Amino acid sequence: MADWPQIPPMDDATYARMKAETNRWYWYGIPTFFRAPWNENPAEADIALVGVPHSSGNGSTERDQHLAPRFMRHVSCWYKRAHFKYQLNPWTECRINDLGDTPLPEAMVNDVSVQHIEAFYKRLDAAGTRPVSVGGDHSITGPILKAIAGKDARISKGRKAALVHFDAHTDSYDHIPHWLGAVRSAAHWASYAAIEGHIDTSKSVQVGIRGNVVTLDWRKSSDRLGYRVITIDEYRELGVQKTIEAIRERVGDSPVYITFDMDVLDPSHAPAVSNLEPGYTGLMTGEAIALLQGLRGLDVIGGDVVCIIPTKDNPNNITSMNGMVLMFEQICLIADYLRGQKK
Ligand SMILES: [Mn+2]
Repeated sequence: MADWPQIPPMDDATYARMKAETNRWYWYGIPTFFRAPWNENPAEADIALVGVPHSSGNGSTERDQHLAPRFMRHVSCWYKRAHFKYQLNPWTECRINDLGDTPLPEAMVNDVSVQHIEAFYKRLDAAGTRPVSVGGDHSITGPILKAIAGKDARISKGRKAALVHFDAHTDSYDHIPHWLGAVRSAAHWASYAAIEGHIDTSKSVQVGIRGNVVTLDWRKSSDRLGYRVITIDEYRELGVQKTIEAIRERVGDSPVYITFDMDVLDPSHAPAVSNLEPGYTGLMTGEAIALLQGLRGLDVIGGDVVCIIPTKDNPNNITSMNGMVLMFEQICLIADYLRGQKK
């Protein structure tokens, strides 16, 4: 038998030390986003990581998008990383906490729940805390923008947001009177948030739109609202650098909100999304990361990653894992901007 050393009794100090040593492994303890501290007080965070377990705003396919925050907490436990390219450790640079989930006591009723989401994010706005959120379906982005951008918003300093919207679809379908009964749905948010004064469409871009269309006039509402639409075909012609230049020129010095619908990625990189666009190759995850990094230095007031259906994912949770890295890039864009403001 091996001659193991004698283990001393586990007094409180020993227990604390052993726990701290084990805590860096993803399979130990209670999962939070990126192992950030769980702290529901917005005033104690610069960047708030928030789950929005909401899935009554879409319903065109499977509806398990409300399970994504739970899976993202699970997978992101091993990704408390520093950003190599930015030479930035966001976790020590800023106060970044897991603020928990938006409470949704009427989760089955979309048009009530979006009001609850807006009210929750107004608490963050009042504290000046920038949110990086995990949906939920894409209907969550409308109420988040209503809370943190526009004339009454603190985080945007009363300005409308420039929207940088990655998606296979435009989500501005205001010619559809309702979506399975939901008026403020995942198909409508990019329209009403602009009409109601929270998005400046003249500064905004919708990137990665692709695939065949349900009706041939699909693009009319985005054009009429004033969005710049960069389809996947136009993106392929421009390439990463020229697309970044086009986005930055359009955004100017506006406060920026980033929303990332995982269906903009190719189904091979993100198989577990609600509205798959097969056939027409989507963004590779690395291209999406390069596009996000092209926004470095902009006043990013918040961001989200939406539309993951974890119950459709492969056993490695690859869709959640790619979503995790895209969330990390959003966190680092904000932390890097806030570091620049301190100098
Ligand atoms: Mn969308």
